[in-house]
Amino acid sequence: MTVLSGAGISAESGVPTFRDVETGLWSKVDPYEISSTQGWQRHPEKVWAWYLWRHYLMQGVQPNDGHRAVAAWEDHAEVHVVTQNVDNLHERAGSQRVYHLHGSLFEFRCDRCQDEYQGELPDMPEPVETETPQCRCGGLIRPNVVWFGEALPESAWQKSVDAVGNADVVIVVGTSSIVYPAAGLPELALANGIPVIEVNPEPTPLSNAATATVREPAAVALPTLLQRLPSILS
Ligand code: BV8
Ligand code: ZN
Repeated sequence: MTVLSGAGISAESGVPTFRDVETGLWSKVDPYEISSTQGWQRHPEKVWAWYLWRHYLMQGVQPNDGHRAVAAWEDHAEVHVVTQNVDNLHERAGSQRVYHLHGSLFEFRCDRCQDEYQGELPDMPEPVETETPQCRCGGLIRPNVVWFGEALPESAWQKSVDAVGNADVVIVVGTSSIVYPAAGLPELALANGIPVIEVNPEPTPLSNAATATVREPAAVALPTLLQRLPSILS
């Protein structure tokens, strides 16, 4: 069993999604400005502040029943979690195999020599433009996340393609299925005759192609999804 998750699975934990018009992370900033290499080159202090703020937000949230259900499925099946999320709520809920396609909010590196950064991180209750720390090579310290126009981490991508291609069922939860190449993974499963179940209160570009859709929030749908699978797939 493979789970492909997006920001929606963390919404009920209080982590803002990206596209939600009111509360979404991208309702306040231009995503291609703040999550792109161009944006970083133009104003690193603004990008740095925004990621430190999201890092700070993560200290105040807990996994929800959706994350916990996915972790509990490991008692019944071999579960692989492919996530676009840069939070660590799947791991904190107990999931053992989690592949972060778009990196992590809890890793930082030099944008020149790529050395990992272990230094202090100031608390950022509000995103206030702040000088980025400097590496001894003179490079700037950046979050280890994948920005638009950047390649995904090779190992996480390969493990994700294998996990989707070898799955008996793929659960796609809490994603708008717009950002590629992640959004191409359910298509890969369907092309291999693997059932794809979409869990999302709203329709997405994947909905029509999905084997089945469950129009419920993740923390409501996932705890009983395993029992419902036979009726959902019949
Ligand atoms: C690349 C990390 C090439 C940073 C992110 C093909 C076609 C078109 C465009 C492209 C293409 N291939 C590549 C592109 C360009 C681009 C792209 O896809 N653009 C899109 C916008 C059209 N892709 C890239 O640039 C990728 N890189 O292609 O590199 C390359 C190759 C080799 C060498 C060099 C370069 C990199 C993309 C990664 C960007 N980084 N995040 C950060 O987190 O800040 S993307 C970011 O946005 C997230 O990680 C996530 O992937 C995406 C947001 O989507 P979701 O997670 O789905 O969140 P969203 O808010 O949109 O939706 C939430 C959903 O949940 C909604 O549907 C809602 O209804 C639902 N929901 C709400 N509440 C609940 C719920 N569901 C369940 N329960 C609830 N309670
Ligand atoms: Zn460096």
